[in-house]
Amino acid sequence: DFPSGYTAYHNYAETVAELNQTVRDHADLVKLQSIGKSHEGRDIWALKISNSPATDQAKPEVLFTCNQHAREHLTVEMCLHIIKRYTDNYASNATIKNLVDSREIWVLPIVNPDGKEYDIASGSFRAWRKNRQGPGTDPNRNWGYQWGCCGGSSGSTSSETYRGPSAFSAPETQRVRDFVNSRVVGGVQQIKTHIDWHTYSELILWPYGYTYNDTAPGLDATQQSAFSTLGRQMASRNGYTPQQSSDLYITDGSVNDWMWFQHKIWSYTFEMYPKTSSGTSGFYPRDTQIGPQTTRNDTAVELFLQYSDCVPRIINRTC
Ligand code: 0X9
Ligand code: ZN
Repeated sequence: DFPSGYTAYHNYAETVAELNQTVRDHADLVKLQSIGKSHEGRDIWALKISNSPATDQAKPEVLFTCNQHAREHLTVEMCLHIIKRYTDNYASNATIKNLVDSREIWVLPIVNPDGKEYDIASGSFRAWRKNRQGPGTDPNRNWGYQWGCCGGSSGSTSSETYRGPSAFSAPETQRVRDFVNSRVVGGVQQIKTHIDWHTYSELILWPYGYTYNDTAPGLDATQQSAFSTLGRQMASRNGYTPQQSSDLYITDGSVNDWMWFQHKIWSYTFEMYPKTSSGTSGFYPRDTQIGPQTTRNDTAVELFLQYSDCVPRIINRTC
């Protein structure tokens, strides 16, 4: 489990318990469902927040995913924080109520449960990144758009960025893919926006990751401008650095590129605290950072939800 100094972090069982407690506290606002199992058979949970959670309403849907990478435990706390904020404050905060009333919000707090548990199982951190299928696949190199195209992943099984033997070879990326595909209703993708939470470097990143070009097939100059404008405005709220993903480094088979190309979901990566670090210690901030570093993103997430009906609205375009 988590070592001392980290006990406020949620392991898999504690996260599931927290989700079930949210269901008991806010049965009128949330619905909890498994989207299927990981390689080792753990459920991947999705919590839906809505003012009528059992109903599929005709409202813009928003997706938050956390913990694709095993050791990035702060991201699970971010997803749990979003859940708490948009449920506990619903009755008392008009801004929160308006957002919940006008959206359907999906939160997947642990996309890679096997990797997460492996990272903490011995009582000291293993600095594990990948899933636990064979040598381990990097989930964020396993998505099916431009998979393995461009030197932004590795074909070596021992690599930290091993892309797997084929696109969507990882059960975990399959489950999230199938969930997102299932949100196409009447030929229209209901999910409009997505944030995939990672650590660390304090960045806000947008597609594409596979190419240095600002525009590319499926991403024109107007769309690029909307992506970057919302990215920069969110960054001005949380103090992160906004940039195109490939400006960090080239990645192929990342979730953002697939979400955008395949579904035209406005998909961002947020890299949380800390900004810089040495070795792997940046993945393990003390639990005293959970409060400040999750709250720090509140107004950025609020802005993101506000524009989730139509991101191009931020540059005065219509949808
Ligand atoms: O390399 C990654 O997958 C992410 N960084 S991390 O340190 N958390 O591993 C960055 C992903 C950037 N996203 C895209 N390039 N699309
Ligand atoms: Zn990551």
